[in-house]
Amino acid sequence: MTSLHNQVVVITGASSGIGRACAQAFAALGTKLLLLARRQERLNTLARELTAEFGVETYGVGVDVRDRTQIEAQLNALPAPWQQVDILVNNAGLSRGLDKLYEGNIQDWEEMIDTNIKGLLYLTRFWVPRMVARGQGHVINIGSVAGHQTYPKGNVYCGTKAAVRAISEGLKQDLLGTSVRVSSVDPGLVETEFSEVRFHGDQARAQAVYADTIPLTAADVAEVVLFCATRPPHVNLSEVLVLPTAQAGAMLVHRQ
Ligand code: NDP
Ligand code: 8X3
Repeated sequence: MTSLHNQVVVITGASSGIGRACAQAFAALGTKLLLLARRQERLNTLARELTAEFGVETYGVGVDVRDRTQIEAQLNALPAPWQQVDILVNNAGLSRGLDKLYEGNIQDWEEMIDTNIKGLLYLTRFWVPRMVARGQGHVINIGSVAGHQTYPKGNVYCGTKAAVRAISEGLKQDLLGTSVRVSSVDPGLVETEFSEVRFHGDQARAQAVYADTIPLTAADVAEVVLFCATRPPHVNLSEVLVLPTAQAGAMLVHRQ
């Protein structure tokens, strides 16, 4: 296992779910953490907790990954020690709605495309040139089983995750000959705020997604992300599909 002690890890969407769990997992290994999300107060609380528990340096930046101008301004203004990132976890993302394509809400589409695809691209475009220049770095994108299989009414969300898969593959190709690694970690059902966001705050509908089955936890996914990050420098885990035991595909969930 490669030591990550004192490496700088940036995690988008660190205010909740998988991103938050990744922050905790990396902090336990002694990394410095640059935490990004829109809800700055949550980031501040998490940053304080991680510093208190693990003694690691943290820096929270309240940012909307859809806003390229804001991202560039805020990241360019970071103190020097935070300008060189070793690991970028592109996790910020969401689904909005579950509708037939021809009945879909166009604002929902824009939000998913702008966050899941364009946000990921903006962060990648910002950090990867610095990784190439230093001859060191690792991009870990959070994809989804939805990028492998489209499910009914999942149309645009599945499309964004298929795009993440293609972008991860393309980035790996473009980085061939450098030391920079690219991984895609693609989970199935994970119990987080994801479904509450998808159903615009309808908690009963969100809870039904995880009812009578055993989904993954955010910590389960974080362990896989950490495994990718701690392989020796010559090993690149390109794509990991991680499903609950009770799931056999995007549409196939065993419920008791
Ligand atoms: P959560 O809703 O719990 O977390 C989503 C995170 O993304 C939040 O921290 C949120 O922060 C951040 N985020 C959303 N929009 C933006 C934005 N515009 N700018 C900055 N940050 C943003 O869901 P998950 O943890 O489940 O989701 C994390 C990733 O995992 C997503 O990419 C999702 O597609 C993927 N995934 C989830 C699965 C699941 O079943 N839960 C399965 C497969 C993949 P804030 O609102 O504070 O900005
Ligand atoms: C999240 C998993 O199956 O709800 O990407 O789309 S699913």
